[in-house]
Amino acid sequence: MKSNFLISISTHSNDKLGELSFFESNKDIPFDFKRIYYIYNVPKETKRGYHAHKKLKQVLWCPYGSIEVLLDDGNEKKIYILDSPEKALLVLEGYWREMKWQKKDSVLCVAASDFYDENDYIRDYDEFIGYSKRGDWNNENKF
Ligand code: T46
Repeated sequence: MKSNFLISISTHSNDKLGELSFFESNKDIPFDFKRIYYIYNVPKETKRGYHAHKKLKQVLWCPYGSIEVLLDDGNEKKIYILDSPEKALLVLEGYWREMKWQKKDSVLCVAASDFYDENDYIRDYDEFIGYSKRGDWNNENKF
């Protein structure tokens, strides 16, 4: 699972004013962002996701709280914990994902490489395994 990475987000800290974290497309993150969305008001222990994307690349971060993200490439499963505003997770195409809210009021933010398109989703696990065995992913752009 070499192509998914936890990224350390650059942060300016000031004892009196607090922190400011930032990242830039095509510099810190290897694609252009076309869409931002965020998920909030999710009860603790809730699980979301259960799908993969055929082409979409995303970066996930949790500015408040703690969220567990399971990534599955069809062979290997790996768990990442987003529990700091200074951590981001790069999730390229072709990974089944499941997110679990570990704390009340945790917020998941996502910057995505493309507009919303339901046709890009694979929401059936057996179909995902079929894709992954055939190596159908458009993933020339591995980071
Ligand atoms: C992902 C994980 C991390 C829209 O209409 N526009 C949007 O931009 C998005 C992201 C979703 N939707 C609709 C589609 C569904 O009817 O909102 C509804 C909930 O989406 P979904 O059940 O896919 O939410 P999650 O939390 O399971 O997955 C989301 C993203 O959809 C997905 O791309 O990688 O967050």
